[in-house]
Amino acid sequence: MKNFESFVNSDMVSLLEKGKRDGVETVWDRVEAMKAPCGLGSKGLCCRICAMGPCRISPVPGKGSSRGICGATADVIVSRNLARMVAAGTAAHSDHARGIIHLLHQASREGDYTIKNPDKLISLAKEWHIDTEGKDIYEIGHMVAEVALENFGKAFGEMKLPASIPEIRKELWRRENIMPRAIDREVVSIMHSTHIGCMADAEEMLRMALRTSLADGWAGSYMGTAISDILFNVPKATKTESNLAVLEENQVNIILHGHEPSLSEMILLAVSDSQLVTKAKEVGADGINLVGMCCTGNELSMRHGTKNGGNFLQQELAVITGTVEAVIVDVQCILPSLAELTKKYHTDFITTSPTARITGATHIEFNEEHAYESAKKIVLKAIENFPNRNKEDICIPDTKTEFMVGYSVEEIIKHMDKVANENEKGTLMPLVNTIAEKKIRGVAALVGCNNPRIKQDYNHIKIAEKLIENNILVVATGCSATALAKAGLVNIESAKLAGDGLRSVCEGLNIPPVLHMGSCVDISRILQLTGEVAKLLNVDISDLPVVGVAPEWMSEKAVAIGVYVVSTGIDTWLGVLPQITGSEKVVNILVNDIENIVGAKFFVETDPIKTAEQIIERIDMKRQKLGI
Ligand code: SF4
Ligand code: MSK
Repeated sequence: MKNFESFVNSDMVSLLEKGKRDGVETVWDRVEAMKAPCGLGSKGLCCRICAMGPCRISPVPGKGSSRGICGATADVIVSRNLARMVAAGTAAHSDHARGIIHLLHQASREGDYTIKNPDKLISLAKEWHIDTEGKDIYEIGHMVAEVALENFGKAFGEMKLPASIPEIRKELWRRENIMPRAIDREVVSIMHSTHIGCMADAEEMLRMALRTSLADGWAGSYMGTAISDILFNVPKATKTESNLAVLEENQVNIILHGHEPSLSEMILLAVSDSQLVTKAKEVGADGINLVGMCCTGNELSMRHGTKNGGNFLQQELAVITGTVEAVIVDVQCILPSLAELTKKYHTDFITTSPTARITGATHIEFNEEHAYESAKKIVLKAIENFPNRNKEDICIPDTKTEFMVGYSVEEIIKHMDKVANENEKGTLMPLVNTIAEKKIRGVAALVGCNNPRIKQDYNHIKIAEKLIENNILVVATGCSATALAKAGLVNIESAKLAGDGLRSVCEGLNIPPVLHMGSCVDISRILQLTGEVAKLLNVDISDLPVVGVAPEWMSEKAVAIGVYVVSTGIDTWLGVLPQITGSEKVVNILVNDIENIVGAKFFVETDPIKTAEQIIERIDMKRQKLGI
């Protein structure tokens, strides 16, 4: 490892240098140790689905085997591998949602989990034709939870989908046989079809992947967001700070990392518990500093303005500061390397979920039945660790950035209501008007992860800068939103970096040119936004000047997201090459033919500036077609 600035922004270099001095290993060391990635795996040409294999298909015609031992071709193997990634991503988002729905089912007036937003609950109940007349809000909550759970294993027909989907889009999904039936069913269907001796037709395999991904986006993720809002409230615009400089030298620092608000909401309460604050002072700290990371960071900052330590690639760097008493995690995107790394420092690494046990971590299972007590026990462990900190060997970087967060669709509408005509209040019509007037040229959703094969945050930032400069409003979630927040693009002042039209809209509404809309699961908020705008215009979502971009994606969840965004009719750019290039047919379907099925396609472009240029061109093309 030589030039740290080629991996991370300059503000993180001091931590990589400290890590090197401390003799610890980071994700960037392991990228280097891995050397070039496996050529066949990179192309998706390796199959280990059965014990006749593993089979490797030669990418060079005439050289090596062109079929697996069972006879599967490259097209079959590549499409099966991709479909399994979609199934895994769908399972991850949707299982998260299942947990939240169970919380709603257990919520009670006296319990740890209560219903904070009855209005959203009643509106969902009405949308689902649940009789609310004369019923207690908790009774309604439990009924809504039961109906939501049916979406996982519904035995017959189609699943319950949100009212924000235009009818024309649902018709298309039915016509193309990609209308999802039930979340678990679609995931299981892929696992069945990819078993040895089943699906051997790349096109049909991909069609299954589209159907499954739609169950993720418009049901798993959508319900996860909606029911989190019901339990923990709909986010409102609020100001907070991002980056590792939010760690405090004289406080008990807790990094809360993962995805599930069930844990983070309780830990947030526990860190304000007077007994625990007193305890922190007794051990010599000034207080307890809770810092969110990755999507838990987004969930917490969206609803409470909690400080955000950073995105995916900062979890190890946080520990290297030497100031973190505990990294508390639940599920998804947690590097198992934290178990080894934290041992080199005083940091406690605490797993809390049976879904993500990690050898070497301290496991304190989070008990949702006694959530608050459970959270206090976990926080106490962090406090007790404070005296073990080596105060002589700490390094907190200087840079932190203020940013605005909390732009749920409801909050966007509330902002627009300030300038809306009376008959347009409470709707997204003012947004439509600014698009029609070309003040906003289009909307780009920047989403997804960091990937250590790309300099951290670089692509996210470059693409966003170029887009806002060209009057394209950016809406962002997940690690992309955090990258842009750290770069100073998610605050009101950054409107000056936008083109004239977008700047005038931002100044008029007092919003940033990049709207932070939440965690990865909250991409459902972006789906809702596009669906409602399409309905207002009486067009399909694929007609809108809207795109998706995942500049530094890495996870299976991101694959599921990319596929459901395209299946929704939104063109999507990928900044990291997916593992599919071993099949010309699969590539061709995804970057060409799929447009004839769902009205949108994938673009793969690793250069951020070219990505932005292609997006602008495509948005202009959509505008022209719409006649605006
Ligand atoms: Fe090989 Fe076919 Fe078995 Fe895959 S399913 S490992 S290609 S024999
Ligand atoms: S946390 S899936 S690294 S966005 Fe949602 Fe970030 Fe990607 Fe995880």
